[in-house]
Amino acid sequence: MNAKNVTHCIFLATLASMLMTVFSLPIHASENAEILITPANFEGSHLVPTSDITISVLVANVSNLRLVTFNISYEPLILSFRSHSLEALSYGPQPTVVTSDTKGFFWLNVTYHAAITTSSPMALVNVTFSILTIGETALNLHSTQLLDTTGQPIPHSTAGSYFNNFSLYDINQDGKIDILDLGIMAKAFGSYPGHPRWNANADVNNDGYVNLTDITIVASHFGKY
Ligand SMILES: [Ca+2]
Ligand SMILES: [Ca+2]
Repeated sequence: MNAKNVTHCIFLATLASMLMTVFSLPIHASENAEILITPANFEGSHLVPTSDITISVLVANVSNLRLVTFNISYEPLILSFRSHSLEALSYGPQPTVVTSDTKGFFWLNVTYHAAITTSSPMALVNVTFSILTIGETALNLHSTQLLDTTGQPIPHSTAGSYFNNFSLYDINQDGKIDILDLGIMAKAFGSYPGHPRWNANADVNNDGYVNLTDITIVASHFGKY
């Protein structure tokens, strides 16, 4: 085999490898079953206590999905379960829901009369919580089970959500704006990105410097939550 033929062979092998990669992508995508919560996070002081948040639990990239079980756990000092609504799908037996607002979980077991096949995310249930106070909690999605029409488990990934309604001015995120926050800002005073004392949380107006402007803003919220 001369040098020209070797180059030709390498070219063909590379081309074949590229084509295999391209054509195998959709197969991998369809195997990528997932159960997830949206939105992926709730953040900001606009999430005031006594208001509500609603999450949706969705499945994606599933074929012949018959049964779904999952548990969502949360910190019951921060959120309180209010209600849930199942999407208008056809059920086998009546879905089972167990909630505990003292332990902080929402558990659902549902069998679908008509099996679900979907590549794009499809909502199964919406769950509403009341915000009790200022703080943070994960909304963990765990103990999940997806079974197909033959009773076989569908391998899948999970993605939960996260809630945080601390004020932007609560630098250390302890639920109040006080002298501790100003102390942290003082340590970062005069800093900028790359500076050894830089603290991005202290740059509350997000202009790349921690200076008197930031201190003044936080001081104007002193004593608040
Ligand atoms: Ca604080
Ligand atoms: Ca600043």
